[in-house]
Amino acid sequence: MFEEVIEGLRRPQKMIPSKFFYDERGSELFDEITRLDEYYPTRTETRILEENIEEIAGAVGEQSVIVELGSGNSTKTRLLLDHMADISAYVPVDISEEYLMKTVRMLKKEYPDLSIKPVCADYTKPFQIPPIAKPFEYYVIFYPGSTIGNFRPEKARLFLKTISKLLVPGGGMLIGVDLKKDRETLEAAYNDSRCVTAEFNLNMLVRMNRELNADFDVDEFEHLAFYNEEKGRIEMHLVSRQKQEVHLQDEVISIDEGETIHTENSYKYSLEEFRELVKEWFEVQKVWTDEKELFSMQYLVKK
Ligand code: AVJ
Repeated sequence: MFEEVIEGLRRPQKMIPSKFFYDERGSELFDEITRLDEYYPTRTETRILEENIEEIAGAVGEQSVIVELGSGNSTKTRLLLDHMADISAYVPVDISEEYLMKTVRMLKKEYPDLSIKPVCADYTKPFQIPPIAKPFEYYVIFYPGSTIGNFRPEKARLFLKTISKLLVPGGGMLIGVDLKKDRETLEAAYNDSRCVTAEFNLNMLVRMNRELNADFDVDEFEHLAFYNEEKGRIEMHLVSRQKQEVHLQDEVISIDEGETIHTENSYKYSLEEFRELVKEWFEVQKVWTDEKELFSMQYLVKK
């Protein structure tokens, strides 16, 4: 982690990769974010899944192996597992061994007959799916939450390419994609009135202080989130309230008053843009949305 953080802080536009948000406190805060009134994505995605679950189950097909990337949200996983006819195996993939094992222990109790084959891996890098004992039709990748929005489009494309290599033609991907919409709705979702998102953002520095022995003065930073319309993304930054020096091990980083550390991008797509993004490897077979078209669940089929 140290090398990546230092490298990011040396850039002209300072940055810390968003994947470092999720220490224990960060995961807790994100959980809280998903329950905020202003944060529409999680709630809307869950509703789309619920309301279309029969059709979605039909698209996924029978005797599939469900491979979930980032075995995070058990609510959505359960919804899928409860309605899928005859799943051959469930393969949660997560970088955190601890989190993964916790998920597996919980699901084993609730689904005693389900074959669960956890993989501890960084799913953005090539990984292998373990042998599945039962006969199966296809692998179906489950990637909810619009986490793909954290990648720049070029990176998202590389990621889709890596994932598509796991599949044979006909294999699928059930993916949650946040959609473009008015600025007010977007910006409210990342500037909630209870300031949970601000705390989530600032927790990045708390984590750096603890785990990298840094000395960020957390109170001297402010949360900033805005919609960059030209780039089609929400940007989150930490703005320095004053000129300051930060020490990380042997490094000294100086930060000007008003200078920002960029902590996250969250890309929003139109349905056309997303179809365009995936088209080298996947065909968009079916899209489910809510009545306001805030969010989409999409079933992609490998070409
Ligand atoms: C988990 C990446 C989908 O981009 O909306 C929520 C993370 N950041 N509030 C998002 C997040 C601030 C979230 N993703």
